[in-house]
Amino acid sequence: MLIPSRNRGGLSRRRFVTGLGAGGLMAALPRPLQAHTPAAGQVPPTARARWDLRVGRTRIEIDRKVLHAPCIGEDVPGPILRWRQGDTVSINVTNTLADEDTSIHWHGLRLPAAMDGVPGLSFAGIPPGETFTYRFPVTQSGTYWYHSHSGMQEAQGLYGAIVIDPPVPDPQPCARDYVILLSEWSDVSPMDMLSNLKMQDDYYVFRQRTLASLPREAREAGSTLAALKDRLAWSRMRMAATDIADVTGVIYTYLLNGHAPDMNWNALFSPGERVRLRFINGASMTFFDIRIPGLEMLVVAADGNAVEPVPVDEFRIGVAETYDVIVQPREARAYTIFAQSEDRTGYARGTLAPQPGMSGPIPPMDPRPVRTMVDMGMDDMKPGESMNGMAMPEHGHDMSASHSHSHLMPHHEGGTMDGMDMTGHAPQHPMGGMQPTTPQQTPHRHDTPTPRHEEGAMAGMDMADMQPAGHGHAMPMSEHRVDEPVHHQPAGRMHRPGAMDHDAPAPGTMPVLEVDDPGPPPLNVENQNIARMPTDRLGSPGDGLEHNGRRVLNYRQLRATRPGSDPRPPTREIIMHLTGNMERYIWGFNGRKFSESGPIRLRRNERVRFTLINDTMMEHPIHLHGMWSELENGQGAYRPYKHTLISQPGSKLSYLVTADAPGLWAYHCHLMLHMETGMFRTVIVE
Ligand SMILES: [Cu+2]
Repeated sequence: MLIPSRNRGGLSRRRFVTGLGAGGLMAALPRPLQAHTPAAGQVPPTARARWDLRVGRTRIEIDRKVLHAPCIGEDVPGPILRWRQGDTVSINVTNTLADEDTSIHWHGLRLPAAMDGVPGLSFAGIPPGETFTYRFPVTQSGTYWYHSHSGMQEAQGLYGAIVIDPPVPDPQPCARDYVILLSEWSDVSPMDMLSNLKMQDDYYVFRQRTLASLPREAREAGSTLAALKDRLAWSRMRMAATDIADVTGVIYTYLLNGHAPDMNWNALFSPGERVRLRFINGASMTFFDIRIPGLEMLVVAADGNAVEPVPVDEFRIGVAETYDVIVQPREARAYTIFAQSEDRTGYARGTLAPQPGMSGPIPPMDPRPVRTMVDMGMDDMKPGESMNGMAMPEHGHDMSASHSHSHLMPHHEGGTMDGMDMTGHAPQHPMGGMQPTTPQQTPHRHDTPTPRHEEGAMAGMDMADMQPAGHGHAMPMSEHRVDEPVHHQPAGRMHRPGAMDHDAPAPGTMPVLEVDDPGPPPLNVENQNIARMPTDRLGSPGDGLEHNGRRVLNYRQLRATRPGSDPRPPTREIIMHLTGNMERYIWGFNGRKFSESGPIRLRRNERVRFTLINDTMMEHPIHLHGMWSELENGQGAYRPYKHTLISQPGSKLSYLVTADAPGLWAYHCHLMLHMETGMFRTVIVE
């Protein structure tokens, strides 16, 4: 079906740029952006090793939202940088901002620590009026991106794409090659977002469950009483089952290559051609679910690295991830690239078409995901079932008065519900069935989903090596309140053979694995929940995408096209809990924010396993700078190399790292406001 674009002729263009730097009348008048950047998303025809980038603020209006955006070359996104593997690139970054430092971080790039662009770790930042020259050899190829690591400039526009040519001919040659950079646009400053979220965690969520939705919930839960109990359970946890994203389409316009949905970014193809689409999630807070109705997408690369092609209808892209997909449209018609935000409050959209100006049908948005007990790390529970075992924050109660989730049920202070003891004497005395962690609950297996309650599920697991005398998980709960995530005392450290790694050689040849385990995080103002039974969710495409009738990519399907470069098994495992208090809007690792934590120290060339246990109700895209994160997803030596990994709520996953890059590196959640409020660590490779 051909639908004429209502943007044809430019009458409804919603995007204007006003240069602040240039003088004269022209600069004062808004001008259409299309004239400014006719080639948004077009990969430059050739690679270059030398670049000059100017960072400044530019008045840009998109979708009636005016922003003096910090950006490069007066545009959002900044230019696509095309490099060639094997070259040494040299990039002069000049800061023309009036009174703030800037920086550029090259996301996913392996380079000397001093070139990584994180102020305070890599270098001092770039003061106003000064130029910093980044210079480093390019040792990899694929799709990456860059962004500011200063303040929250990234959230407002300081980002762009990087495309690196491989030294050999592309094994997946395509007639067309486009970057699809997704991001957000808002005239609310990130600082205001943060203060609003600290005041009220669901400030930007206007889709709570209502009285009207109760009959449907009752049908799903089996009875009205069960539905009410479920609601009460959620209200006791002071979370809403509908909280999917912290910041939503209420204030965001979602952009595709800097274009609002009604601007309909488009790209051309001739029927039958193979078209490479390099998807980059350059948003600061939004996950997108992407599909092109009528077209199969062949996923050929993840985070810049080639994977065995996976045909899909849809995939979720977490903040900071990249995926290359190849499509082959055969009909001479318009195809819509549809990227709905995970919470379904909006979408970015563009069009692939045989002629400019065409527009394909825009599908309705899917139902929004609803968080379940799986997301709590308690998938053994049914809605309305006993909340016995629910761990709650000690300081939760003094918050409830100001809390305004529109639940029907009152907040019963000090009440009980099916054995849920909410009296708040945590953390030393965990609630109900929240026992001191037993070996059965922390098997540290990476090849199987975490077993559930049934004793039978434990059959065949040899727990003997899990219980060194006086060490590890047989400790009383209180002794698990280890402060230091890494350099803590023997309470959280144990040794065991590394034979648990499914990717490793046969038992008997394994070195001893040293485990840095802080134990369950403390329950306090900085941490609301412990995932009692975190599960392996690598086979799940993510909340809201299961059983939707489409083939949706999941992490288990990612298989590298060549074996990993370091076959050594890990000699150390570092267990990190992702924690937070949604209500206070504090995020951290192991129940602590950045300011209360020491660095993670890795020995040079050490082979380490990081295990992430997500105790929160949200996905977190976790990014380690400078080194690859090799996801242990059951693909053996062909595990995919990633720079950013989505940790799903209530889940547990692990990845291997070779600490081959000396220096100071950032390690953080890539949701901007989570990083800002504490989900950040320094990694030192010494
Ligand atoms: Cu996060």
